[in-house]
Amino acid sequence: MKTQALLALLAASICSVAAVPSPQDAANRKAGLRLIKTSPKGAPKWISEEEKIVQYAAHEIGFVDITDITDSQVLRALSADEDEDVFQARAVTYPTAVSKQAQANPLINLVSTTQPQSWMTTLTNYHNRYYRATYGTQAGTWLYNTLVSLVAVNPAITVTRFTHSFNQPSIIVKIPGNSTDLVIVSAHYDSTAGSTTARAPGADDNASGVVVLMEALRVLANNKFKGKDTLEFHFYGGEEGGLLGSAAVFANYKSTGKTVLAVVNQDMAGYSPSGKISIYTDYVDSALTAYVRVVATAYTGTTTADKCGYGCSDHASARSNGFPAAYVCDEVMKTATPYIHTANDALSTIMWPAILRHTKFTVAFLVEASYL
Ligand SMILES: *[C@@H]1O[C@H](CO)[C@@H](O)[C@H](O)[C@H]1NC(C)=O
Ligand SMILES: CC(=O)N[C@H]1CO[C@H](CO)[C@@H](O)[C@@H]1O
Ligand SMILES: [Zn+2]
Repeated sequence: MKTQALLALLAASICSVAAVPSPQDAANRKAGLRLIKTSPKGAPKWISEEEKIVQYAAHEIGFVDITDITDSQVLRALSADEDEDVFQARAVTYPTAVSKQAQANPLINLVSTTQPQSWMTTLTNYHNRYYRATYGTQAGTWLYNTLVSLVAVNPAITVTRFTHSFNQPSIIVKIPGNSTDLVIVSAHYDSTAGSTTARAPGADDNASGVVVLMEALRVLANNKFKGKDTLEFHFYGGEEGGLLGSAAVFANYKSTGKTVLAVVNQDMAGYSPSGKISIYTDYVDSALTAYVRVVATAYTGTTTADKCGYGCSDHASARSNGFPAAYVCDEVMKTATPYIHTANDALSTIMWPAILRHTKFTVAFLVEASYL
């Protein structure tokens, strides 16, 4: 008995020691290696920055870079299964039908692809938008300046750079509402294709999501839209490096106790042979996802559904920090763009009706959800 108790005690102390970074971890960190996870239950592993892009991103293997994540609750959430409700204390009740068509439809009618085409041209002309390269930083500067001039028409709107440990910032645009509760739409603006230096126009992945948000913002800003809730547009850096930008933003929102009613991430909005918006169902909040489907169906017609796996995009960061998140994409996996993460993910392959559809959905969602 005694021996067993002693063993148990020993085991407990070994466990608690294991939670503290080992000398090897410290050495790996010092050598610039990054700790990544590719599944909820598998052990994380140390790899180089270049390996992340060459061996994972380029092969469509989803991963989360957890090197800088210190919140044990978030780390636990990143080890939860795709349908596990990690933070159960949430109290958002979403409507089962849309009700703001009278306000949303006139705004939707103002959506066009004229400016998105020009923004997409600029974004895809950067050699790449790798978050550690000068190009990635330049793209961030262009995006920030363009957003500032886009919202100048309404002084209530703010544009903020959220800086990271890498050069490329995330950028957050805020349309204040009557309440500080937040409804967030997001997309990442970095891109890679095969290596850290390769040409990566990243048109569908994910400049398409970026221009969709910009066009929705243009329409809402021009018309001085103000909702009950505060609307935020998030443009993340470092997504291709393992969801780095979104992880830092949502860690900040968690530690500062922000109330977030919904996060809808849109990556890839410009390639859709099916002509239907696809709403993904793994690693998301199921109640919010049901609501997103209600809105998308009411405003754009029938939708499709699929799963995209662990670490697939930035909604995973919102979810692991305890915020309700959904993921909307242009197509199901099987018929998705064949050009992803290659030099061929070019402007010429973009299907503009898909961009239009996603922008209309985004405007509709923001108007409807601003009353949550
Ligand atoms: C916001 O507050 C103003 C002033 O009380 C009110 O007139 C307006 O209807 C409110 N807007 C929404 C969307 O609740
Ligand atoms: C990972 C990444 O490259 N960004 C996202 C762009 O959108 C697609 C949509 O499925 C995601 O797979 C990517 O994760
Ligand atoms: Zn990608």
